[in-house]
Amino acid sequence: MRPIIGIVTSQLNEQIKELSYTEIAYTPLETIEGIYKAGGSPFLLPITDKKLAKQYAKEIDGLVLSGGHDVSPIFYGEEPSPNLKETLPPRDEFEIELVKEILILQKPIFAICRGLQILNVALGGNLHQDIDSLDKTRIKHLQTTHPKFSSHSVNIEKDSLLYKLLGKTTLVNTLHHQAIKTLGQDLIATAFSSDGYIEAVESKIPEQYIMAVQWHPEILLINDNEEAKKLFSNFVENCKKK
Ligand SMILES: [Mn+2]
Repeated sequence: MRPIIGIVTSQLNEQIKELSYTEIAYTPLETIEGIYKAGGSPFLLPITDKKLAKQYAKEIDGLVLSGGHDVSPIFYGEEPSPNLKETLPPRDEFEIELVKEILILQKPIFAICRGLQILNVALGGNLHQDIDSLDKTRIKHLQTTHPKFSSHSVNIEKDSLLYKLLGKTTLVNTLHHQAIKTLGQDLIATAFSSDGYIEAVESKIPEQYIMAVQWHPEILLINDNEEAKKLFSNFVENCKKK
């Protein structure tokens, strides 16, 4: 049996003529195909009443938190910086609840870019609202090259699952201007950029599978990227065990 993998969608609030003036829920097809090819049954979850999170968490075998808007700093107790980009607070609220319910059941989580950030916030951590305004930033984390191409390296910590899968260094694409500042509870940083930002996290709890990356493996799949395929496969394999 293929495990059912919940993928939280994003939301387009602008009403667009070509889309019949309705608001749209969406997710990258690359994520759907990546989960399918790795052996899972992709299942899209809308942003909806957080009261439904508990039921969704029960029904799915694993959760994908995908990329998207900046996380609203309301959820980690800060005022918005002038460099904050667009946020989507209902998604934050729904995903925070869903993460909590999934963790109670110890089901696997695969988090991509914003997904890593909302996971961190759900666990009580916080974020740099805009790394481009920090002196520490030495490299371009919001690449203008097509994201199917990798653009910066990351160094991977030994004793991590990521190290077992990819080795001590890998090349990634990068489409973020926010990053983890303080880690959330029970999370451990497993990869860093050369300017010192956290690029991946896992769980300290051995029974809890978390693979969270600051890059976009689903977009690298367009180029048949082997490392990205390994991340999808490993996640889906772990969802089969639950
Ligand atoms: Mn980066």
